[in-house]
Order: sequence, then structure tokens, then C-alpha cells
Amino acid sequence: MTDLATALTGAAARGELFAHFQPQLDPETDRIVGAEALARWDHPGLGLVPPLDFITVAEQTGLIDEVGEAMVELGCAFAARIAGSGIQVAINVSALQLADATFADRFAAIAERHGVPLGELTVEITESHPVDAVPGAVEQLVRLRDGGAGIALDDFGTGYSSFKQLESLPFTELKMDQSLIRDDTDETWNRVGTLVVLARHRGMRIVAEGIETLEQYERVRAAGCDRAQGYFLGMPMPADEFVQFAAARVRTPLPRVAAPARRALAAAGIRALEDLATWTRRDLLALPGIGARTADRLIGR
Ligand code: G
Ligand code: MN
Repeated sequence: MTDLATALTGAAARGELFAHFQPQLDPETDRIVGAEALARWDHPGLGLVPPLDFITVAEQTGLIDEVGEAMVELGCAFAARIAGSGIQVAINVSALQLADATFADRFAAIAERHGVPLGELTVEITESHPVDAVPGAVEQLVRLRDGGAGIALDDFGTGYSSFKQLESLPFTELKMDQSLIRDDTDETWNRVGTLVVLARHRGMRIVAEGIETLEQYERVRAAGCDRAQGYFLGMPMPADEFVQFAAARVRTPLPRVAAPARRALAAAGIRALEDLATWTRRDLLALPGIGARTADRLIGR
């Protein structure tokens, strides 16, 4: 065992694992409709260990079962805390955990103990290992799905997440990889459009992650994605902070007109004001020299 693996052994039982939660928004309404639980490990000697490092070690050593179960526990506790908010909690699960024939039962038992219906949870299958290579994995997913949980294929567009997996496995959600959004070309946005059509056709929800700018958010909205997640919309944050963030967001909605307005003004040779992002449609319509027709073009979708 490596030093990291030794340190990770028993980390869950010692209470060193915790979760940050990152909001997912419905681009149509800007409302927070989801929260992805992201694993964090604070070791007394090592400090905060990057999740990519310790999840990889956990998968290599079999510790992923106890780390993963701790995340189910933390995700369900948070779901119970925000019950009634309409926010679903997404919990990352490694395909390796699905090799255990009791996984679905244990997952459901933890949810039940917290009083959380499975319908308020989404299981995100990280594709570090292809699901169809793990014996019995599909059955575990089917049982959770039939119990009402969402099943998301994470990081779609990279590595193992082939169209074959998408077609043959019980996924209810397609989560596009960040790299797809980052690469901001017409070709990319065409591909996003194709994935939206594909997801629709299969009755799946489609989620875009890695949204870092308002421009990207607007393109994702225009493409018809059901959910969006990324630093622009909210960082991963501790549970307490998430609850405050969600409450504040209800009072101060996201700007919806800034980027199209900025573009249209620029096209008309007018430099956009710095605080345009805080403007509302009504403010824009009240601007001298912007008539209804112009305003329509400014805010048209
Ligand atoms: O693929 P998965 O759903 O597990 O991705 C979540 C990871 O992506 C987390 O580690 C989170 O911190 C990171 N992440 C979330 N939003 C953004 C973003 O807008 N930009 C970047 N670079 N990383 C992000
Ligand atoms: Mn994920």
C-alpha cells in the first residue's frame, strides 16, 4: 500500500471525509434544481488531498467502497436537510462499487434512514471504469432506477462513455463533460445540439457542466439543456454555504439579458456599461433611444 492508501484507510470512520455541494440550475428559470455532492478529504497530517488523487487511490485499493458509502451518507444527510426545496442531490458512484450485489439495497437503506425518497437523488456514474465491464453492475443500477433514482452517465464525451453504453444501460441523464463546453467553437455547439436531440429522443435529461461564463450559459440555454452547472453558476461549497447561497439566489436572480444586450449594443456602436449584468429587461426598455423593436432584438431568444 502507498502512504496515501494507508492514510485513507479508515478515513470515513474517523470523520475525515466531507462533501462540498455544487448547484445545478434550470437554464429556463435560473432556479437551483440540483446539487452535486463532491468528495473532500481533510487528513490531519496531509491537509486537504485533491479528490482526483484520493478517489484514484481508493479505486485502486478497494477503499472506494467505504469512501463511496460515506458519500452516499453525506449526500442523503444533505438531501434530508434541504427536503422540500425541490433540489435533487447527485451522488457520484464509481462503477467498481456496483460489483457489490448489495450496493442498491444499501444505498436505498441509507436514503430511507434519512427519510429521503430515491426520487430526490441522482446517482452519477463516473466513467473511470466502464459500467458494462463490471459484472452485475447493470442490475444494481436498474434497481435504483426502478426505485425512482436518477442515473446519470457522467463526463459524457470523453473516454469510455460510448454511445453503446448510453443505449444499453439504464441511464436517465446524460451529463456532458466540461471539455465539450470549454472548447468554444461552432463545431462544439453543433455537437452539444446533437447530444440534446439524442437525449430528448431517449427521454433522458441533459446536463451541461463546466459553465464558466454567461456566454456559455446562454448557449447552453439556447441549445435546450435541462440543467447547467459550473463556476459561473456556483462553486462547490460547504453545506451551510449552499443553503445560504440558494436562499440568496431566490432574492437576486441571475441576469438574463446582459450578454445579448452587450452584443447588440456593440453592433450598434454603443459601448456597454460595466454594470449591464445587473440590468433588467425593464431597465433596458427604459433606455432613451432604445425603441420597442430594438429592445425586442436585444432581449430576443
Ligand atoms: O465530472 P464531475 O461531474 O464529477 O465534475 C465535477 C468536477 O468538476 C468537480 O471536481 C468540480 O470541482 C469541477 N467543476 C465544476 N464546475 C467547474 C467549472 O466551471 N470549471 C472547472 N474547471 N471545473 C469545474
Ligand atoms: Mn459528477
